[in-house]
Amino acid sequence: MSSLHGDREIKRSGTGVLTIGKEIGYDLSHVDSYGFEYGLKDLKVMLINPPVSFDCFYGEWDLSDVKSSSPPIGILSLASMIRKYGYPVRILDAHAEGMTISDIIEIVDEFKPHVVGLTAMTVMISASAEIAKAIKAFNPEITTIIGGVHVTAEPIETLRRYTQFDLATVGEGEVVFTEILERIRKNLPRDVIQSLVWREGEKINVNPRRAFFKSLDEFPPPAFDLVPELFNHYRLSVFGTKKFRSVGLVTSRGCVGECTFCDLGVVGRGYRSNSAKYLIDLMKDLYNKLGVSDFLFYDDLFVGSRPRLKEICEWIIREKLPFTWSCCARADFLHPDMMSLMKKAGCWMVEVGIESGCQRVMDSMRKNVSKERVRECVNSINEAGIVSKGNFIFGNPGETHDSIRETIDYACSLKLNYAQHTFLQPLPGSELYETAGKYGEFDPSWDRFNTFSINFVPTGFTRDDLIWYSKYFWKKFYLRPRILWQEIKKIQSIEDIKRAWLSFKAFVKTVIYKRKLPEFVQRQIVNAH
Ligand code: B12
Ligand code: SF4
Repeated sequence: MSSLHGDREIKRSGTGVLTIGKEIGYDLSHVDSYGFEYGLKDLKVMLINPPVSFDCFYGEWDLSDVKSSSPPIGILSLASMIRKYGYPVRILDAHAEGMTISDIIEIVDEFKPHVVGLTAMTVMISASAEIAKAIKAFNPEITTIIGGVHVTAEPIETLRRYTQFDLATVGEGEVVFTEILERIRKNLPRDVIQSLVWREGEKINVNPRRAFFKSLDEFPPPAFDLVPELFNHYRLSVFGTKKFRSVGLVTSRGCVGECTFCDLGVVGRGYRSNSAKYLIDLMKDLYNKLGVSDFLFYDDLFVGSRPRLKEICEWIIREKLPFTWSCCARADFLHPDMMSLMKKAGCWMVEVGIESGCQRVMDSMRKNVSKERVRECVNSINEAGIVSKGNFIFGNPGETHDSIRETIDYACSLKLNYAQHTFLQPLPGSELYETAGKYGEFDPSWDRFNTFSINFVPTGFTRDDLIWYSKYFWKKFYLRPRILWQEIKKIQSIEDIKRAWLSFKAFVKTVIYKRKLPEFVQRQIVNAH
Protein backbone atom coordinates (compact mmCIF):
# COMPACT_ATOMS: atom_id res chain seq x y z
CA MET A 1 0.00 0.00 0.00
CA SER A 2 1.45 3.32 -0.90
CA SER A 3 -0.88 5.98 0.35
CA LEU A 4 -2.31 6.45 3.82
CA HIS A 5 -5.16 8.75 3.16
CA GLY A 6 -5.66 8.62 -0.55
CA ASP A 7 -8.68 7.29 -2.34
CA ARG A 8 -8.10 4.38 -4.60
CA GLU A 9 -9.71 3.27 -7.77
CA ILE A 10 -11.50 0.07 -6.86
CA LYS A 11 -12.43 -2.12 -9.76
CA ARG A 12 -15.55 -3.98 -8.87
CA SER A 13 -18.42 -5.58 -10.59
CA GLY A 14 -22.04 -5.87 -9.55
CA THR A 15 -24.51 -3.35 -8.29
CA GLY A 16 -23.64 -2.91 -4.61
CA VAL A 17 -23.49 0.53 -3.07
CA LEU A 18 -20.05 1.92 -3.86
CA THR A 19 -18.41 3.72 -1.01
CA ILE A 20 -15.14 4.93 -2.33
CA GLY A 21 -14.24 8.38 -1.07
CA LYS A 22 -13.91 9.69 -4.62
CA GLU A 23 -17.44 8.67 -5.52
CA ILE A 24 -19.23 9.99 -2.49
CA GLY A 25 -16.74 12.64 -1.54
CA TYR A 26 -15.85 14.13 1.82
CA ASP A 27 -17.89 16.61 3.77
CA LEU A 28 -15.46 19.17 5.09
CA SER A 29 -18.03 21.36 6.80
CA HIS A 30 -18.57 21.75 10.55
CA VAL A 31 -21.49 20.07 12.29
CA ASP A 32 -22.77 23.43 13.46
CA SER A 33 -23.13 24.61 9.86
CA TYR A 34 -26.14 22.27 9.45
CA GLY A 35 -28.06 24.59 11.76
CA PHE A 36 -29.63 21.94 13.97
CA GLU A 37 -31.50 23.58 16.82
CA TYR A 38 -30.24 23.20 20.38
CA GLY A 39 -32.53 23.04 23.42
CA LEU A 40 -34.75 20.43 25.04
CA LYS A 41 -37.13 18.77 22.58
CA ASP A 42 -40.44 17.05 23.12
CA LEU A 43 -39.65 14.26 20.66
CA LYS A 44 -38.54 11.16 22.55
CA VAL A 45 -36.20 8.68 20.94
CA MET A 46 -35.40 5.08 21.79
CA LEU A 47 -32.44 3.26 20.22
CA ILE A 48 -32.45 -0.52 20.30
CA ASN A 49 -29.71 -3.10 19.91
CA PRO A 50 -31.62 -6.31 19.12
CA PRO A 51 -31.25 -9.53 21.11
CA VAL A 52 -29.63 -12.14 18.92
CA SER A 53 -29.65 -15.76 19.91
CA PHE A 54 -26.46 -17.50 20.84
CA ASP A 55 -26.89 -19.93 17.93
CA CYS A 56 -27.35 -17.10 15.50
CA PHE A 57 -24.09 -15.48 16.62
CA TYR A 58 -21.90 -18.53 16.91
CA GLY A 59 -23.48 -21.00 14.52
CA GLU A 60 -22.67 -24.61 15.29
CA TRP A 61 -19.75 -23.94 17.61
CA ASP A 62 -20.11 -24.12 21.37
CA LEU A 63 -18.35 -20.94 22.40
CA SER A 64 -20.46 -20.38 25.51
CA ASP A 65 -17.39 -20.18 27.73
CA VAL A 66 -15.81 -17.33 25.81
CA LYS A 67 -18.90 -15.56 24.53
CA SER A 68 -18.48 -11.84 24.57
CA SER A 69 -20.59 -8.75 24.22
CA SER A 70 -19.73 -5.10 24.05
CA PRO A 71 -21.70 -1.86 24.04
CA PRO A 72 -23.18 -1.11 20.60
CA ILE A 73 -20.88 1.71 19.54
CA GLY A 74 -22.97 2.78 16.52
CA ILE A 75 -26.12 3.62 18.46
CA LEU A 76 -24.10 4.99 21.36
CA SER A 77 -22.65 7.48 18.90
CA LEU A 78 -26.10 8.41 17.60
CA ALA A 79 -27.45 8.81 21.14
CA SER A 80 -24.61 11.10 22.04
CA MET A 81 -25.17 13.26 18.97
CA ILE A 82 -28.92 13.70 19.37
CA ARG A 83 -28.63 14.24 23.11
CA LYS A 84 -26.39 17.19 22.32
CA TYR A 85 -29.34 18.76 20.48
CA GLY A 86 -31.72 18.14 23.35
CA TYR A 87 -33.57 14.95 22.37
CA PRO A 88 -34.55 12.76 25.33
CA VAL A 89 -32.99 9.44 24.39
CA ARG A 90 -33.00 5.98 25.87
CA ILE A 91 -30.82 3.09 24.74
CA LEU A 92 -32.13 -0.42 25.07
CA ASP A 93 -29.40 -2.98 24.69
CA ALA A 94 -31.81 -5.89 24.52
CA HIS A 95 -28.96 -8.20 23.60
CA ALA A 96 -26.80 -7.45 26.63
CA GLU A 97 -29.80 -7.44 28.96
CA GLY A 98 -31.21 -10.67 27.56
CA MET A 99 -34.62 -9.10 26.87
CA THR A 100 -37.55 -10.74 25.16
CA ILE A 101 -39.92 -8.90 22.83
CA SER A 102 -42.45 -8.49 25.63
CA ASP A 103 -39.78 -6.98 27.92
CA ILE A 104 -39.00 -4.51 25.15
CA ILE A 105 -42.64 -3.59 24.63
CA GLU A 106 -43.04 -3.03 28.37
CA ILE A 107 -40.22 -0.48 28.29
CA VAL A 108 -41.59 1.14 25.13
CA ASP A 109 -44.91 1.48 26.95
CA GLU A 110 -43.21 3.10 29.91
CA PHE A 111 -40.86 5.46 27.96
CA LYS A 112 -43.35 6.29 25.19
CA PRO A 113 -40.89 7.12 22.40
CA HIS A 114 -42.05 8.91 19.26
CA VAL A 115 -39.20 7.45 17.23
CA VAL A 116 -37.50 4.09 17.62
CA GLY A 117 -34.17 3.55 15.87
CA LEU A 118 -32.87 0.03 15.42
CA THR A 119 -29.45 -1.12 14.36
CA ALA A 120 -28.30 -4.31 12.63
CA MET A 121 -25.41 -6.13 11.07
CA THR A 122 -26.72 -8.69 8.61
CA VAL A 123 -26.90 -11.48 11.18
CA MET A 124 -29.16 -9.33 13.39
CA ILE A 125 -31.56 -7.92 10.83
CA SER A 126 -34.37 -10.39 11.39
CA ALA A 127 -34.17 -9.76 15.16
CA SER A 128 -34.47 -6.01 14.57
CA ALA A 129 -37.35 -6.61 12.18
CA GLU A 130 -39.19 -8.69 14.77
CA ILE A 131 -38.89 -5.90 17.33
CA ALA A 132 -40.07 -3.27 14.85
CA LYS A 133 -43.07 -5.45 14.02
CA ALA A 134 -44.03 -5.77 17.68
CA ILE A 135 -43.59 -2.02 18.21
CA LYS A 136 -45.77 -1.16 15.22
CA ALA A 137 -48.41 -3.61 16.46
CA PHE A 138 -48.26 -2.00 19.89
CA ASN A 139 -48.42 1.58 18.60
CA PRO A 140 -48.49 2.27 14.84
CA GLU A 141 -47.83 5.98 15.53
CA ILE A 142 -44.22 5.29 16.53
CA THR A 143 -41.82 5.91 13.62
CA THR A 144 -39.42 3.00 13.21
CA ILE A 145 -36.06 3.59 11.54
CA ILE A 146 -33.45 0.98 10.69
CA GLY A 147 -29.79 1.88 10.22
CA GLY A 148 -26.39 0.16 10.30
CA VAL A 149 -24.21 -1.97 8.08
CA HIS A 150 -26.85 -4.38 6.87
CA VAL A 151 -29.35 -1.90 5.50
CA THR A 152 -26.49 0.10 4.02
CA ALA A 153 -25.59 -2.96 1.96
CA GLU A 154 -29.15 -4.00 1.13
CA PRO A 155 -31.40 -0.94 1.40
CA ILE A 156 -34.10 -1.87 -1.07
CA GLU A 157 -34.41 -5.55 -0.25
CA THR A 158 -34.51 -4.81 3.49
CA LEU A 159 -37.40 -2.34 3.23
CA ARG A 160 -39.15 -4.61 0.74
CA ARG A 161 -38.98 -7.59 3.09
CA TYR A 162 -39.78 -5.70 6.28
CA THR A 163 -42.60 -3.23 5.92
CA GLN A 164 -42.51 -2.62 9.68
CA PHE A 165 -39.52 -0.32 9.14
CA ASP A 166 -40.92 3.06 8.17
CA LEU A 167 -37.59 4.51 7.11
CA ALA A 168 -33.98 3.49 6.74
CA THR A 169 -30.68 5.26 6.46
CA VAL A 170 -27.50 4.20 4.70
CA GLY A 171 -23.99 5.01 5.88
CA GLU A 172 -23.02 6.94 8.97
CA GLY A 173 -25.96 8.12 11.01
CA GLU A 174 -24.97 11.05 13.20
CA VAL A 175 -25.99 13.81 10.81
CA VAL A 176 -28.75 12.07 8.90
CA PHE A 177 -30.52 10.85 12.05
CA THR A 178 -30.44 14.32 13.61
CA GLU A 179 -31.83 15.74 10.37
CA ILE A 180 -34.65 13.19 10.29
CA LEU A 181 -35.65 14.01 13.87
CA GLU A 182 -35.57 17.73 13.17
CA ARG A 183 -37.80 17.30 10.13
CA ILE A 184 -40.22 14.98 11.95
CA ARG A 185 -40.47 17.51 14.77
CA LYS A 186 -41.07 20.42 12.42
CA ASN A 187 -43.30 18.38 10.16
CA LEU A 188 -41.11 19.11 7.14
CA PRO A 189 -40.83 16.84 4.08
CA ARG A 190 -38.29 14.07 4.47
CA ASP A 191 -37.78 13.02 0.90
CA VAL A 192 -34.93 15.53 0.49
CA ILE A 193 -32.78 14.02 3.24
CA GLN A 194 -29.52 12.61 1.90
CA SER A 195 -28.86 8.93 2.71
CA LEU A 196 -32.52 8.32 3.51
CA VAL A 197 -34.37 5.26 2.22
CA TRP A 198 -38.11 5.73 2.05
CA ARG A 199 -41.29 4.35 0.53
CA GLU A 200 -43.42 6.03 -2.07
CA GLY A 201 -46.38 3.67 -2.33
CA GLU A 202 -44.87 0.38 -3.46
CA LYS A 203 -41.67 2.03 -4.62
CA ILE A 204 -38.59 2.20 -2.41
CA ASN A 205 -36.36 5.21 -2.94
CA VAL A 206 -32.72 5.40 -1.95
CA ASN A 207 -31.67 9.04 -1.80
CA PRO A 208 -28.11 9.98 -2.81
CA ARG A 209 -25.51 9.23 -0.16
CA ARG A 210 -24.28 11.93 2.17
CA ALA A 211 -20.55 12.60 1.84
CA PHE A 212 -18.27 11.15 4.52
CA PHE A 213 -17.97 13.58 7.38
CA LYS A 214 -14.30 14.38 7.75
CA SER A 215 -13.79 15.99 11.18
CA LEU A 216 -14.74 13.06 13.36
CA ASP A 217 -13.73 15.00 16.48
CA GLU A 218 -16.86 17.10 16.03
CA PHE A 219 -19.03 14.10 16.89
CA PRO A 220 -19.35 13.65 20.64
CA PRO A 221 -17.87 10.36 21.95
CA PRO A 222 -20.20 7.34 22.33
CA ALA A 223 -22.61 7.72 25.25
CA PHE A 224 -21.26 4.91 27.44
CA ASP A 225 -23.28 6.36 30.32
CA LEU A 226 -26.54 5.36 28.62
CA VAL A 227 -25.96 1.60 28.62
CA PRO A 228 -26.58 -0.59 31.67
CA GLU A 229 -23.74 -0.88 34.17
CA LEU A 230 -20.85 -1.63 31.91
CA PHE A 231 -19.17 -4.47 33.70
CA ASN A 232 -22.28 -6.30 34.86
CA HIS A 233 -23.71 -6.59 31.38
CA TYR A 234 -20.76 -6.70 29.04
CA ARG A 235 -17.70 -8.82 28.75
CA LEU A 236 -15.29 -8.27 25.92
CA SER A 237 -13.51 -11.17 24.34
CA VAL A 238 -11.14 -12.86 26.79
CA PHE A 239 -8.73 -13.19 23.88
CA GLY A 240 -8.66 -9.49 23.01
CA THR A 241 -8.39 -7.91 26.44
CA LYS A 242 -5.89 -7.81 29.25
CA LYS A 243 -8.35 -7.13 32.04
CA PHE A 244 -12.04 -7.83 32.56
CA ARG A 245 -12.72 -4.09 33.05
CA SER A 246 -12.06 -3.26 29.45
CA VAL A 247 -13.79 -1.16 26.80
CA GLY A 248 -13.81 -1.49 23.00
CA LEU A 249 -13.44 1.74 21.02
CA VAL A 250 -13.56 2.75 17.36
CA THR A 251 -11.29 5.75 16.81
CA SER A 252 -11.12 5.92 13.02
CA ARG A 253 -13.39 5.10 10.12
CA GLY A 254 -12.62 3.44 6.84
CA CYS A 255 -9.75 1.47 5.40
CA VAL A 256 -7.73 1.86 2.25
CA GLY A 257 -7.59 -1.91 1.75
CA GLU A 258 -9.39 -3.59 -1.12
CA CYS A 259 -10.13 -7.03 0.35
CA THR A 260 -12.92 -8.62 -1.64
CA PHE A 261 -14.55 -10.21 1.43
CA CYS A 262 -14.83 -7.02 3.45
CA ASP A 263 -17.87 -4.78 3.85
CA LEU A 264 -16.78 -1.15 4.12
CA GLY A 265 -20.20 0.14 3.10
CA VAL A 266 -20.78 2.41 6.09
CA VAL A 267 -17.32 3.83 6.59
CA GLY A 268 -15.91 3.69 3.07
CA ARG A 269 -12.55 3.16 1.46
CA GLY A 270 -10.34 5.97 2.62
CA TYR A 271 -9.34 6.90 6.14
CA ARG A 272 -10.58 9.38 8.71
CA SER A 273 -9.69 9.41 12.36
CA ASN A 274 -10.19 11.08 15.70
CA SER A 275 -7.23 13.14 16.80
CA ALA A 276 -4.85 11.86 19.46
CA LYS A 277 -6.22 14.49 21.86
CA TYR A 278 -9.83 13.37 21.36
CA LEU A 279 -8.84 9.78 22.01
CA ILE A 280 -6.66 10.47 25.05
CA ASP A 281 -9.42 12.62 26.59
CA LEU A 282 -11.92 9.80 26.05
CA MET A 283 -9.60 7.19 27.57
CA LYS A 284 -8.93 9.41 30.58
CA ASP A 285 -12.63 10.02 31.01
CA LEU A 286 -13.42 6.30 30.98
CA TYR A 287 -10.57 5.73 33.43
CA ASN A 288 -11.67 8.46 35.84
CA LYS A 289 -15.38 7.68 35.73
CA LEU A 290 -15.44 3.91 35.33
CA GLY A 291 -11.97 2.74 36.24
CA VAL A 292 -11.31 1.44 32.72
CA SER A 293 -7.61 1.13 31.97
CA ASP A 294 -7.67 -1.52 29.22
CA PHE A 295 -8.85 -0.73 25.71
CA LEU A 296 -9.50 -2.80 22.64
CA PHE A 297 -9.30 -0.71 19.49
CA TYR A 298 -11.75 -2.25 17.03
CA ASP A 299 -10.73 0.13 14.23
CA ASP A 300 -10.30 -1.44 10.82
CA LEU A 301 -6.98 0.41 10.61
CA PHE A 302 -5.96 1.75 14.01
CA VAL A 303 -2.39 2.14 12.81
CA GLY A 304 -3.48 3.84 9.56
CA SER A 305 -1.91 7.20 10.35
CA ARG A 306 1.65 6.98 11.57
CA PRO A 307 1.81 10.57 12.95
CA ARG A 308 -1.40 9.98 14.93
CA LEU A 309 -0.17 6.67 16.30
CA LYS A 310 3.11 8.26 17.34
CA GLU A 311 1.32 11.12 19.05
CA ILE A 312 -1.03 8.79 20.94
CA CYS A 313 1.86 6.66 22.17
CA GLU A 314 4.03 9.61 23.18
CA TRP A 315 1.11 11.17 25.03
CA ILE A 316 0.43 8.02 27.06
CA ILE A 317 4.12 7.71 27.89
CA ARG A 318 4.58 11.39 28.74
CA GLU A 319 1.62 11.47 31.11
CA LYS A 320 2.43 8.01 32.50
CA LEU A 321 -1.16 6.92 31.88
CA PRO A 322 -1.68 3.39 33.27
CA PHE A 323 -3.27 2.03 30.09
CA THR A 324 -2.99 -1.28 28.32
CA TRP A 325 -4.44 -1.75 24.85
CA SER A 326 -4.60 -3.96 21.81
CA CYS A 327 -5.40 -3.22 18.19
CA CYS A 328 -5.73 -4.74 14.71
CA ALA A 329 -3.43 -3.99 11.80
CA ARG A 330 -2.67 -4.73 8.21
CA ALA A 331 0.86 -6.11 7.92
CA ASP A 332 1.89 -3.40 5.47
CA PHE A 333 0.89 -0.61 7.84
CA LEU A 334 2.85 -1.81 10.85
CA HIS A 335 6.27 -0.25 10.82
CA PRO A 336 8.96 -2.07 12.78
CA ASP A 337 10.35 1.22 14.14
CA MET A 338 7.00 2.02 15.81
CA MET A 339 6.74 -1.23 17.69
CA SER A 340 8.84 -0.43 20.73
CA LEU A 341 7.07 2.92 21.14
CA MET A 342 3.72 1.09 21.03
CA LYS A 343 4.94 -1.39 23.61
CA LYS A 344 6.10 1.42 25.91
CA ALA A 345 2.68 3.04 25.55
CA GLY A 346 0.92 -0.08 26.85
CA CYS A 347 0.17 -1.97 23.65
CA TRP A 348 0.16 -5.62 24.68
CA MET A 349 -1.28 -7.30 21.59
CA VAL A 350 -1.55 -6.68 17.86
CA GLU A 351 -3.87 -8.72 15.69
CA VAL A 352 -2.84 -9.08 12.07
CA GLY A 353 -5.31 -9.95 9.30
CA ILE A 354 -3.24 -12.53 7.44
CA GLU A 355 -6.14 -14.47 5.93
CA SER A 356 -4.19 -17.10 4.00
CA GLY A 357 -0.80 -18.73 3.78
CA CYS A 358 -1.13 -19.20 0.04
CA GLN A 359 0.02 -16.16 -1.94
CA ARG A 360 -2.29 -17.04 -4.83
CA VAL A 361 -5.32 -17.00 -2.52
CA MET A 362 -4.13 -13.79 -0.80
CA ASP A 363 -3.79 -12.14 -4.19
CA SER A 364 -7.17 -13.31 -5.36
CA MET A 365 -8.82 -11.77 -2.28
CA ARG A 366 -6.86 -8.60 -3.11
CA LYS A 367 -5.10 -8.53 0.23
CA ASN A 368 -2.20 -6.72 -1.47
CA VAL A 369 0.33 -7.99 1.07
CA SER A 370 3.10 -10.52 0.57
CA LYS A 371 3.78 -13.48 2.82
CA GLU A 372 7.29 -12.14 3.40
CA ARG A 373 5.91 -8.81 4.62
CA VAL A 374 3.59 -10.65 7.00
CA ARG A 375 6.53 -12.62 8.40
CA GLU A 376 8.57 -9.44 8.93
CA CYS A 377 5.59 -7.84 10.61
CA VAL A 378 5.04 -10.74 13.02
CA ASN A 379 8.77 -10.83 13.81
CA SER A 380 8.82 -7.13 14.61
CA ILE A 381 5.80 -7.46 16.92
CA ASN A 382 7.56 -10.27 18.76
CA GLU A 383 10.86 -8.46 18.96
CA ALA A 384 9.12 -5.55 20.66
CA GLY A 385 7.72 -7.96 23.26
CA ILE A 386 4.13 -7.50 22.09
CA VAL A 387 1.80 -10.48 21.79
CA SER A 388 0.98 -11.33 18.18
CA LYS A 389 -2.22 -12.87 16.90
CA GLY A 390 -2.89 -13.89 13.31
CA ASN A 391 -6.35 -14.07 11.82
CA PHE A 392 -6.99 -16.47 8.97
CA ILE A 393 -9.95 -17.25 6.73
CA PHE A 394 -10.70 -20.76 5.50
CA GLY A 395 -12.80 -21.66 2.49
CA ASN A 396 -11.90 -18.78 0.17
CA PRO A 397 -12.82 -18.74 -3.51
CA GLY A 398 -10.15 -20.67 -5.36
CA GLU A 399 -9.14 -22.51 -2.18
CA THR A 400 -7.75 -26.00 -2.67
CA HIS A 401 -6.87 -28.68 -0.15
CA ASP A 402 -3.25 -27.76 -0.76
CA SER A 403 -3.84 -24.07 -0.11
CA ILE A 404 -5.61 -24.74 3.21
CA ARG A 405 -2.77 -27.02 4.29
CA GLU A 406 -0.30 -24.35 3.21
CA THR A 407 -2.20 -21.84 5.36
CA ILE A 408 -2.10 -24.08 8.41
CA ASP A 409 1.61 -24.79 7.95
CA TYR A 410 2.31 -21.13 7.36
CA ALA A 411 0.42 -20.12 10.54
CA CYS A 412 2.53 -22.59 12.52
CA SER A 413 5.73 -21.39 10.88
CA LEU A 414 5.18 -17.77 11.93
CA LYS A 415 6.24 -16.75 15.43
CA LEU A 416 2.63 -16.01 16.35
CA ASN A 417 1.48 -16.30 19.95
CA TYR A 418 -2.12 -16.86 18.91
CA ALA A 419 -3.96 -17.66 15.74
CA GLN A 420 -7.60 -17.94 14.92
CA HIS A 421 -9.64 -18.56 11.85
CA THR A 422 -13.15 -17.93 10.61
CA PHE A 423 -14.87 -19.32 7.53
CA LEU A 424 -15.19 -17.08 4.53
CA GLN A 425 -18.59 -15.43 4.36
CA PRO A 426 -19.41 -13.34 1.30
CA LEU A 427 -20.91 -10.50 3.38
CA PRO A 428 -23.57 -8.23 1.92
CA GLY A 429 -21.74 -5.04 1.05
CA SER A 430 -18.58 -6.88 0.04
CA GLU A 431 -17.50 -7.51 -3.51
CA LEU A 432 -17.71 -11.26 -2.98
CA TYR A 433 -21.40 -11.08 -2.12
CA GLU A 434 -22.03 -10.47 -5.79
CA THR A 435 -19.57 -12.97 -7.23
CA ALA A 436 -19.36 -15.84 -4.72
CA GLY A 437 -21.78 -18.06 -6.63
CA LYS A 438 -19.14 -18.46 -9.35
CA TYR A 439 -16.66 -20.03 -6.94
CA GLY A 440 -18.76 -22.48 -4.98
CA GLU A 441 -22.02 -23.04 -3.17
CA PHE A 442 -23.32 -19.94 -1.45
CA ASP A 443 -26.30 -19.74 0.92
CA PRO A 444 -27.07 -16.02 1.27
CA SER A 445 -29.67 -16.39 4.09
CA TRP A 446 -29.15 -13.32 6.21
CA ASP A 447 -29.38 -15.14 9.56
CA ARG A 448 -26.22 -17.09 8.87
CA PHE A 449 -23.75 -14.24 8.40
CA ASN A 450 -21.81 -14.67 11.63
CA THR A 451 -18.47 -15.96 10.25
CA PHE A 452 -18.68 -18.98 12.55
CA SER A 453 -21.27 -20.67 10.35
CA ILE A 454 -20.34 -21.98 6.94
CA ASN A 455 -22.48 -20.33 4.29
CA PHE A 456 -19.99 -20.62 1.45
CA VAL A 457 -18.36 -23.89 0.40
CA PRO A 458 -15.77 -23.44 -2.33
CA THR A 459 -15.76 -25.78 -5.29
CA GLY A 460 -13.85 -28.95 -4.44
CA PHE A 461 -14.88 -28.97 -0.77
CA THR A 462 -17.74 -30.15 1.40
CA ARG A 463 -18.90 -28.52 4.60
CA ASP A 464 -17.43 -31.40 6.56
CA ASP A 465 -14.05 -30.87 4.93
CA LEU A 466 -14.01 -27.28 6.15
CA ILE A 467 -15.01 -28.29 9.67
CA TRP A 468 -12.35 -30.96 9.65
CA TYR A 469 -9.64 -28.53 8.59
CA SER A 470 -10.80 -26.11 11.24
CA LYS A 471 -10.37 -28.60 14.03
CA TYR A 472 -7.09 -29.77 12.59
CA PHE A 473 -5.88 -26.16 12.59
CA TRP A 474 -6.79 -25.51 16.22
CA LYS A 475 -5.01 -28.64 17.39
CA LYS A 476 -1.99 -28.25 15.18
CA PHE A 477 -1.43 -24.62 16.15
CA TYR A 478 -2.15 -24.78 19.88
CA LEU A 479 -0.95 -28.21 20.91
CA ARG A 480 2.71 -27.34 20.48
CA PRO A 481 5.18 -27.14 23.37
CA ARG A 482 6.03 -23.48 22.62
CA ILE A 483 2.40 -22.41 22.83
CA LEU A 484 1.52 -24.58 25.83
CA TRP A 485 4.54 -23.29 27.76
CA GLN A 486 3.60 -19.72 26.83
CA GLU A 487 0.16 -20.27 28.34
CA ILE A 488 1.47 -21.81 31.54
CA LYS A 489 4.00 -18.98 32.03
CA LYS A 490 1.24 -16.41 31.59
CA ILE A 491 -0.69 -17.42 34.69
CA GLN A 492 0.19 -14.98 37.43
CA SER A 493 -3.08 -14.00 39.05
CA ILE A 494 -6.54 -15.33 39.88
CA GLU A 495 -7.88 -13.42 36.87
CA ASP A 496 -5.33 -15.18 34.65
CA ILE A 497 -6.42 -18.58 35.98
CA LYS A 498 -10.04 -17.74 35.21
CA ARG A 499 -9.17 -16.63 31.68
CA ALA A 500 -7.01 -19.67 31.05
CA TRP A 501 -9.78 -21.98 32.24
CA LEU A 502 -12.38 -20.35 29.98
CA SER A 503 -10.06 -20.50 26.97
CA PHE A 504 -9.15 -24.11 27.69
CA LYS A 505 -12.80 -25.18 27.89
CA ALA A 506 -13.61 -23.41 24.62
CA PHE A 507 -10.60 -25.02 22.98
CA VAL A 508 -11.54 -28.53 24.06
CA LYS A 509 -15.11 -28.10 22.86
CA THR A 510 -13.90 -26.76 19.53
CA VAL A 511 -11.48 -29.54 18.74
CA ILE A 512 -13.52 -32.53 19.87
CA TYR A 513 -14.30 -34.41 16.70
CA LYS A 514 -18.02 -34.96 16.52
CA ARG A 515 -17.94 -35.81 12.86
CA LYS A 516 -16.43 -38.67 11.00
CA LEU A 517 -13.25 -37.68 9.25
CA PRO A 518 -13.79 -37.74 5.48
CA GLU A 519 -11.68 -40.54 4.10
CA PHE A 520 -10.01 -38.55 1.35
CA VAL A 521 -8.95 -35.90 3.88
CA GLN A 522 -7.34 -38.57 6.04
CA ARG A 523 -5.45 -39.71 2.98
CA GLN A 524 -4.31 -36.20 2.13
CA ILE A 525 -3.14 -35.38 5.63
CA VAL A 526 -1.24 -38.65 5.90
CA ASN A 527 0.39 -37.94 2.54
CA ALA A 528 1.32 -34.45 3.55
CA HIS A 529 3.12 -35.47 6.73
C1 B12 B 1 -16.56 -3.05 16.28
C2 B12 B 1 -17.05 -4.16 15.39
C3 B12 B 1 -17.55 -5.30 15.99
C4 B12 B 1 -17.66 -5.45 17.49
C5 B12 B 1 -19.04 -4.90 17.89
C6 B12 B 1 -18.91 -3.85 18.92
C7 B12 B 1 -20.22 -3.23 19.12
N1 B12 B 1 -21.01 -3.84 19.96
O1 B12 B 1 -20.54 -2.24 18.52
C8 B12 B 1 -17.61 -6.98 17.65
C9 B12 B 1 -16.19 -7.46 17.79
C10 B12 B 1 -18.42 -7.54 18.82
C11 B12 B 1 -18.12 -7.40 16.28
C12 B12 B 1 -18.66 -8.62 16.05
C13 B12 B 1 -19.07 -9.04 14.80
N2 B12 B 1 -18.93 -8.38 13.64
CO1 B12 B 1 -18.23 -6.61 13.52
N3 B12 B 1 -17.41 -4.97 13.20
C14 B12 B 1 -16.98 -4.05 13.99
C15 B12 B 1 -16.35 -2.91 13.15
C16 B12 B 1 -14.85 -3.15 13.10
C17 B12 B 1 -16.63 -1.50 13.59
C18 B12 B 1 -18.12 -1.22 13.84
C19 B12 B 1 -18.28 0.08 14.55
O2 B12 B 1 -18.48 0.13 15.75
N4 B12 B 1 -18.15 1.19 13.84
C20 B12 B 1 -18.30 2.51 14.38
C21 B12 B 1 -19.74 2.90 14.43
C22 B12 B 1 -19.84 4.36 14.74
O3 B12 B 1 -20.30 2.61 13.17
P1 B12 B 1 -21.58 1.66 12.98
O4 B12 B 1 -21.68 0.70 14.09
O5 B12 B 1 -21.62 1.14 11.62
O6 B12 B 1 -22.77 2.71 13.19
C23 B12 B 1 -22.95 3.81 12.33
C24 B12 B 1 -23.85 3.53 11.12
O7 B12 B 1 -23.92 2.18 10.77
C25 B12 B 1 -25.17 4.11 11.48
N5 B12 B 1 -26.11 3.33 12.26
C26 B12 B 1 -25.93 2.22 12.98
N6 B12 B 1 -27.07 1.87 13.59
C27 B12 B 1 -28.00 2.78 13.27
C28 B12 B 1 -29.34 2.91 13.64
C29 B12 B 1 -30.07 3.98 13.14
C30 B12 B 1 -31.48 4.15 13.56
C31 B12 B 1 -29.47 4.92 12.27
C32 B12 B 1 -30.25 6.07 11.74
C33 B12 B 1 -28.13 4.78 11.89
C34 B12 B 1 -27.40 3.71 12.41
O8 B12 B 1 -24.80 5.21 12.29
C35 B12 B 1 -23.70 4.84 13.13
C36 B12 B 1 -22.89 6.05 13.47
O9 B12 B 1 -22.35 6.62 12.31
C37 B12 B 1 -17.02 -3.18 11.76
C38 B12 B 1 -16.18 -2.74 10.58
C39 B12 B 1 -16.75 -1.57 9.86
N7 B12 B 1 -15.95 -1.08 8.99
O10 B12 B 1 -17.88 -1.16 10.05
C40 B12 B 1 -17.25 -4.69 11.80
C41 B12 B 1 -18.45 -5.24 11.08
C42 B12 B 1 -19.63 -4.38 11.40
N8 B12 B 1 -18.62 -6.53 11.71
C43 B12 B 1 -19.02 -7.44 10.91
C44 B12 B 1 -19.33 -8.78 11.27
C45 B12 B 1 -19.69 -9.74 10.15
C46 B12 B 1 -19.33 -9.17 12.60
C47 B12 B 1 -19.77 -10.52 13.09
C48 B12 B 1 -21.17 -10.87 12.63
C49 B12 B 1 -18.84 -11.63 12.66
C50 B12 B 1 -17.55 -11.69 13.33
N9 B12 B 1 -16.57 -10.93 12.82
O11 B12 B 1 -17.42 -12.42 14.26
C51 B12 B 1 -19.71 -10.35 14.63
C52 B12 B 1 -21.09 -10.27 15.30
C53 B12 B 1 -21.47 -11.57 15.87
C54 B12 B 1 -20.64 -12.02 17.00
N10 B12 B 1 -20.20 -13.23 16.85
O12 B12 B 1 -20.42 -11.34 18.00
C55 B12 B 1 -19.16 -6.91 9.49
C56 B12 B 1 -20.64 -6.72 9.19
C57 B12 B 1 -20.99 -6.97 7.76
C58 B12 B 1 -22.45 -7.19 7.59
N11 B12 B 1 -22.92 -6.86 6.41
O13 B12 B 1 -23.12 -7.65 8.46
C59 B12 B 1 -18.31 -5.60 9.57
C60 B12 B 1 -18.79 -4.48 8.67
C61 B12 B 1 -16.86 -6.02 9.24
C62 B12 B 1 -16.52 -6.02 7.77
N12 B12 B 1 -15.76 -5.05 7.34
O14 B12 B 1 -16.93 -6.83 7.01
N13 B12 B 1 -17.94 -6.43 15.37
S1 SF4 C 1 -10.32 -6.70 5.63
FE1 SF4 C 1 -9.20 -5.24 6.86
S2 SF4 C 1 -7.52 -4.59 5.53
FE2 SF4 C 1 -9.03 -5.55 4.20
S3 SF4 C 1 -10.30 -3.85 3.47
FE3 SF4 C 1 -11.33 -4.72 5.29
S4 SF4 C 1 -10.62 -3.51 7.00
FE4 SF4 C 1 -9.21 -3.12 5.29
